[in-house]
Amino acid sequence: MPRYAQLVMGPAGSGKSTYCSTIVQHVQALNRTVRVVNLDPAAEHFNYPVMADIRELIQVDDVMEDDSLRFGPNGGLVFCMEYLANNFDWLEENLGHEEDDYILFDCPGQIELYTHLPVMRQLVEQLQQWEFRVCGVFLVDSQFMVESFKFISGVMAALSAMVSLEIPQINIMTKMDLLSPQDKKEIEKYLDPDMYCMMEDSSDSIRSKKFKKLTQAICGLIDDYSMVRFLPFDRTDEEGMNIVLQHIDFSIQYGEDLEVKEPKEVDEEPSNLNYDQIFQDGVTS
Ligand SMILES: Nc1nc2c(ncn2[C@@H]2O[C@H](COP(=O)(O)OP(=O)(O)O)[C@@H](O)[C@H]2O)c(=O)[nH]1
Ligand SMILES: [Mg+2]
Repeated sequence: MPRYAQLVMGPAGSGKSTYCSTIVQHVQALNRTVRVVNLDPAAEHFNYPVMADIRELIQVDDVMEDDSLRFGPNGGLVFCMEYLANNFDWLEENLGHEEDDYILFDCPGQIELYTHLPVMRQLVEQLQQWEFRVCGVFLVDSQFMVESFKFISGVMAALSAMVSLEIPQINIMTKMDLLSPQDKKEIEKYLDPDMYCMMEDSSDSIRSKKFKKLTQAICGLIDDYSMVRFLPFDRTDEEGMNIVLQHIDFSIQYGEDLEVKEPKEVDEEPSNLNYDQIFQDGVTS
């Protein structure tokens, strides 16, 4: 039986730890259990119960204070992640071997981990060997996405992770509750992939015509190949959270086995099926 994992990634402060604790609380209401592993060696604060915490293996402060290493914060963090990659047996011990387990991995925010360093890729391959189906969840702060050139940088970051990890990936705009009504309206076009090619750099004067042309060309390219789309995440919106979770679950086929276990529902019209109920029955039975 497979196990399921979300690799929660994104720049520092994009809301990864908050996403994890929000999801843990949200699924409790659905009668599901999701557990969280903290993989950020520099984490200071999060409010979910951890099943494993990388800081018990190695702490970034210790690495920085070590006289023989003398790393700065970035180098220290990369060192910690490489140390993890060399000590996967620690992770295996902490994860246990429970079937059907669903685990969120709260990852660090250093973008180089997702662009050119091999550590996260090694983690994914290791998890897959342990029979995890892994979905990448890439978070970007919606407040940094309101203008098209900023949006492009978010898209590029998400694409880097997709290309380097080669797993299904759901991209999310976080902190939607903090947007002003005007920004909310503005950001709608960034949530609709069909609109990318219509995008224009609206912030006049400073940037050159060439820059605007480049922005449009990149948006058109992303649009042509349907490469990236974002889902909104507002921690106050239960329905929106359900949609995000459905996308992720679908990408790792979570719940497929549970539906098959209900033969009495098979004759009914698909539209009459109460998937929520089937799902809950399946989980609790
Ligand atoms: N209003 C609001 N604040 C958020 C949301 N998500 C995160 N934050 C805040 O953003 C800051 C960074 O969040 P955190 O989860 O620690 O980010 P991480 O570094 O990616 O783990 C914290 O002060 C959070 O309270 C959200 O959806 N809404
Ligand atoms: Mg965090």
